[in-house]
Parts: sequence; structure tokens; C-alpha cells
Amino acid sequence: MKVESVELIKAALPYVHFFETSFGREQERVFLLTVVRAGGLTGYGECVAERAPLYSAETAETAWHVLRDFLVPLLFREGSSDPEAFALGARRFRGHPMAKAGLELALWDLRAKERGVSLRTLYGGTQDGIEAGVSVGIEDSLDDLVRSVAGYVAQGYRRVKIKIKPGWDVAACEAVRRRFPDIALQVDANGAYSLRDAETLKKLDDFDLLLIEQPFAPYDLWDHSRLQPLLRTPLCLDESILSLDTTRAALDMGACRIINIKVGRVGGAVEARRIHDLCRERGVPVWCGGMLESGIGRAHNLHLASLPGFTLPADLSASRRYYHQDLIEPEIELRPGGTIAVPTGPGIGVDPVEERIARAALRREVFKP
Ligand code: NPQ
Ligand code: MG
Repeated sequence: MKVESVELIKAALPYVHFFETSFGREQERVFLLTVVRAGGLTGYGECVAERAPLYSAETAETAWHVLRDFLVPLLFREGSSDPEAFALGARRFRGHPMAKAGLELALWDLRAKERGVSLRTLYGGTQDGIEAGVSVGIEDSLDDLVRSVAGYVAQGYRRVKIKIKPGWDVAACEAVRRRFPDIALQVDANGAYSLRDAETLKKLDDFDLLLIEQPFAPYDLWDHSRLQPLLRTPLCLDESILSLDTTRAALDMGACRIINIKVGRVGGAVEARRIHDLCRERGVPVWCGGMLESGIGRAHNLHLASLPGFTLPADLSASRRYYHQDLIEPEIELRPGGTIAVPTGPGIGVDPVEERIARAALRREVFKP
């Protein structure tokens, strides 16, 4: 289909509760939404780059620049809304995976709507419900942490992930395990440790964790491959996995035994599916990571996580886990039993609500060919 226009919308939504990781505490989420119009249809995408370059080097501002000055002009030059052709063309630009994914995802929504099928169907997804996990940030006290975890367990979340950092690791696991001896529990360090902390990290083997996520620096593979043999607990890489190539290198090096897939971090659904397929061939479990997206990005993640290789609970939570009101209808809800339904309507299968987007918008611009 010929692309009629691309709209970029920078928006912000306050969190219901602050979210603290080893790289900082945030009170609100800044989004970059993409809206592509073609053939009378509208495709929606979300770029997960944040206000500040804390999780990765990208920010909402760098993404706006790269989208406006390179990726949108590329799409107009290509003249077609084909997501695979766009993904291929975008490879000539180095880096900026979250900006690329933001636009590619809108094209996937369009294509599914053009064919009148759900995105899950287009991707070849096999699961109609996703096991929901929840990511629990660092709190002001261990009591607050246990109270927070208790709230989510009571809501039915199947798996709990707690954020750790030096000084908030062994004691945090002890406190949660003492209260919940049997829940599926994992930890995420967001790169806050180094090989010098191996003795501390080895103590985490005592808590029967599903996995330890990204203990070392975002670009590291080698030191992770030195740490894994020292632990019983599988390492899972997040920030270090940027592409199919880094996935293969991480696995060949023994740097991890589980892979976290985030469509924004790897530059789009094309690359995310290639990583999924490689891991499935190799029998390596993958799970869908979250970036505190709005319901637009969350719906996209649900469709991706419906692929058969996504065998571990996802960081896919209900809209209300993060936001007072989401940008979509219907909102993402946790079903009794702790799963979330993969929408069945055309495309992402949820409806962005213009009035809510307008209220959250900080800046918006429409680009035409
Ligand atoms: C992770 N996500 O798995 C990330 C960390 C994270 C659900 O823990 C704005 C932008 C806020 C990116 C908060 C979860 C973020 C963010 C957390 C990333 O490592
Ligand atoms: Mg992580």
C-alpha cells in the first residue's frame, strides 16, 4: 500500500507507583508513538526509548530525530508499507533499534489490518494466552518490597521479577523467599555488577531463582561467559542482546542459557522473530521482556509472545500495573489464573483512544511523502 502519512507523537503518562531500577527511579513514562496511514487504514507502533539514555543509548529525542530525518524519508522513498522491505532498508542506518522498531511495528499492524487478520496470525503465533509475569522495582524498604510482591501475587501473577543492585540483592531475595517460598522468582540487575561481585552473585544460587538477568554491563558477553559456569542459576541476557548475531555469539560463548526478547531493543519484529527461531532450533528458552509500554506497545508484545518458542512467563502485565488509564480500549487485563489474552481482532486488536492520546501528548507532527 502507498503510505499517505506518518505521525510521530511524544506523550507521557504518570506511573501509579514510582519504578526504580539500578539505573534510577522514574515517576512517569515518556513514549514515542508512530501512526502510519495507508490505503484508508491506520497502523500504530511504539518506540520504547525513554526520556534519558539510562537503559540504552537511545532517548525519545534521538528517536524523534532519526525517525524524522532518516527512517520516515526512507519509508517514503520506498513508497510501500511493506514491513520487511522497510526493515531491510533501515539496516543501512547504524544503531537506533528502538526508533526502527517503532516504525516497523506500525507497518506490521497495517499489514495485518490490510489482510483482515490478527498480528498473531500474521506472525504464525500459536498461543492465545500469555503467562503474565510482573517486574517489581526497588522499594524504600524490604517490607515495602514484600508488600508490593504480595499485592501482585494476590492479583494472580504467575512469576515475580525483582530488581536488584549492589546492597539490594541477597537480603531482597531472602525477604521475598521467606514470605513466598514457592513462587516463580527471578532477579534483574540491569548491568549493575561486575565480575568482582561474583561471590555476592553466587549467593543468589540459594534462592531457587528461575534466572539472573543482565548482571553485567549492557555490551558485555565475555564476563557473563566467565560467570555462568560459577552459578547453578541460568543467566539471562537483556541489554546485551541487540541482534541475531549477538544472540548467536552469547549462546556460542556460554554467556547465558536463556534469552530475553524485546522487539524495541533488537530493532523490530523481523529481527525478534529471527532470534526466536534460532533459540527454538537450539532449544534455548526465550521470554518477552517489557519496557513499561503503553497499551499499543504492550499489545504488539502480546502478539509476538504468542510464538511457540516463548515458553517462560513474560514481563507483560495488566495496563493498571503501571498506569491509571491506558491509551487503548479495551485495556490489557490479567485473567484469573494469571494469563493475558492475545487480542483476536485485526492487527494489534486494540483501539488507541485519540482523546487519551491527545491528553498525554507533549508534541506531535505529521509527515507526508
Ligand atoms: C528490564 N523492564 O527488563 C526493563 C527495565 C526498564 C519491565 O523491568 C523506561 C524505559 C522505563 C525503560 C523501566 C522491566 C524502564 C525501562 C525499566 C526499562 O530491564
Ligand atoms: Mg532487564
